[in-house]
Amino acid sequence: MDQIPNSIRLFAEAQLLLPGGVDSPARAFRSVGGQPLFIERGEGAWLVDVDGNRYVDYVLSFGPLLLGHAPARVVNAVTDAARSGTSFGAPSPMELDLARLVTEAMPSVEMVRFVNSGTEATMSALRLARAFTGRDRIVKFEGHYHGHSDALLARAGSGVATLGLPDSPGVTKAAAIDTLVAPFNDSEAVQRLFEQHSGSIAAVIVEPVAGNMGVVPPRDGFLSELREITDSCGALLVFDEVMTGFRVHPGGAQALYSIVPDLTTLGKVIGGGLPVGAYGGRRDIMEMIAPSGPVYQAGTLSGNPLAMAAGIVMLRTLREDGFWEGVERRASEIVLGIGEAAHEAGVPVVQTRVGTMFSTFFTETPVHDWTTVASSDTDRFGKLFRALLSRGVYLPPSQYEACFVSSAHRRDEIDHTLRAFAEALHACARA
Ligand code: KE4
Repeated sequence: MDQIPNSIRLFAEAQLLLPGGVDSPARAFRSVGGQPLFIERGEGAWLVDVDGNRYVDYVLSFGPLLLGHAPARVVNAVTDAARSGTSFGAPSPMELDLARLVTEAMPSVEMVRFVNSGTEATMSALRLARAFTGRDRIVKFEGHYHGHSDALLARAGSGVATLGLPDSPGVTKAAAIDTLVAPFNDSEAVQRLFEQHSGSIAAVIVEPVAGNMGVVPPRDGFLSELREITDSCGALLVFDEVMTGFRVHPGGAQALYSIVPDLTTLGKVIGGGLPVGAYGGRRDIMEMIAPSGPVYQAGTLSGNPLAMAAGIVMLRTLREDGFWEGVERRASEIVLGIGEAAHEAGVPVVQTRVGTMFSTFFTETPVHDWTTVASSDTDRFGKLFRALLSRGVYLPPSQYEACFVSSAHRRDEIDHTLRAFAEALHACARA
């Protein structure tokens, strides 16, 4: 009798021990059909599952792995750090090393506090914004995801959108009432919210390039309009660069679009695959954080030496001559190749790419907000996902997640990817 695939066997057991069999809903394959693969190891641009199947990986841990899986320089740095201890509960020099790299890459970040996830970073940044302004309300955008803290789950993207959750039970009305939501790329809607709630909005938090409803770039002028509105209304502008930071430009979206936010949140790449987050910005704001100020935020493993070691290597590599140009060139070649394959297969797609993150939508309508993204054919995306998986290409298991490219995606991986897309798109055209 044929052996049951290990992923099948493990998922059956996982569902008894882990809600939905996963530790994060974005991994659950719920919107693309089938069930999650269990991964044994990553090698450069490749994933190898527990049944020995190999895939060129465009999830890359949902963004952190700009150098691909298990790059020797990161593994060695983390291993070396671990030999000296995994956590001290006290300051260590590497926190300063990474802080210098972050503040040099993003001059708007004059001071930074490391935490352990993007969720912690955005939650803390909003607490700080409320304290600094003395105001309660925040504005976020439909389809944007800023982690799972109560105030930010309103009409969120990523797994919330993928699973079609209206918001989330357990979030009290009191927690959500101060969260105002506007359509992305609609600065007039933001202006109206400020007119309706004048004087009570502490901050606007935005993914400067949306990455949690698929990749949706800002409309020309949108980010500068947000900067003008918040400046004129005494609110703070918070760039959530957990995903875009070091993924769309070596200085983040704020460098790419020349916008100076008041606060920035980071994660993913700055930890190189280890748990990390960070928030930072204007010194006069950040000095309100305990113990220098009254705004409390803390964390047992914040700034831990392993995550710091990985992040230092990641950001130093990002500075190397030609690195960024190389990885962005590969992303461009992949996206252009996918577009050619879709055209050849007669399948209409809308493609988006900013730096090393990209999406492919099955629609003929340009995407600029949640409504236009949600009108795309997600069933067809599921067909593409499965057709690519069977050909050794692993996309994020949702139309609403971004695809990521690494420096480990080289000639063989690109050729393999584009061959698989050509075949899979023909299969989608016939379906
Ligand atoms: P984490 O708490 O997952 O580290 O970060 C939350 C977060 C905050 N801000 C932005 C812009 C983000 O993209 C994220 C997390 N991104 C998702 C992927 N879309 C994480 C994947 C997951 O939830 O498993």
